[in-house]
Amino acid sequence: MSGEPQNDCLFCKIVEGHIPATIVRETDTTVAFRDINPQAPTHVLVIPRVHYPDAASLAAAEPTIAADILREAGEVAAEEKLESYRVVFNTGTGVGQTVFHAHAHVMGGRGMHWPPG
Ligand code: IU
Repeated sequence: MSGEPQNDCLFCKIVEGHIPATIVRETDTTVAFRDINPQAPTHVLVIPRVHYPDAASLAAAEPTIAADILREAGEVAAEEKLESYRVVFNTGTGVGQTVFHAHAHVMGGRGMHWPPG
């Protein structure tokens, strides 16, 4: 579906260092940085360095990198000392996806309701 950097993608620009972000972890395949508009005391985004528009297309093309995202989500939670946390992949405008470069929201540090609104 892609994999190549996209000129109009803000998260590709963060991966390339062309847009500033508060990076908390990096691996060969992933970057984790604090969400610019946090919705919880900890709100970190974990993204693949390669460009895919959403989590499912990433997993279909690069399953090991999709697994890396999940592992890094756990590492972020451990570093932030979160006993409970939520990992969210918004997929599609109907549920609020605004950036079409796959990303996991790692959120914690406050109580949350289920089901989410
Ligand atoms: P969403 O699942 O596509 O809605 O999440 C995109 C997130 O990216 C959202 O929470 C934004 O606050 C966040 N974000 C960011 O952290 N830094 C940026 O430069 C931009 C968006 I653009």
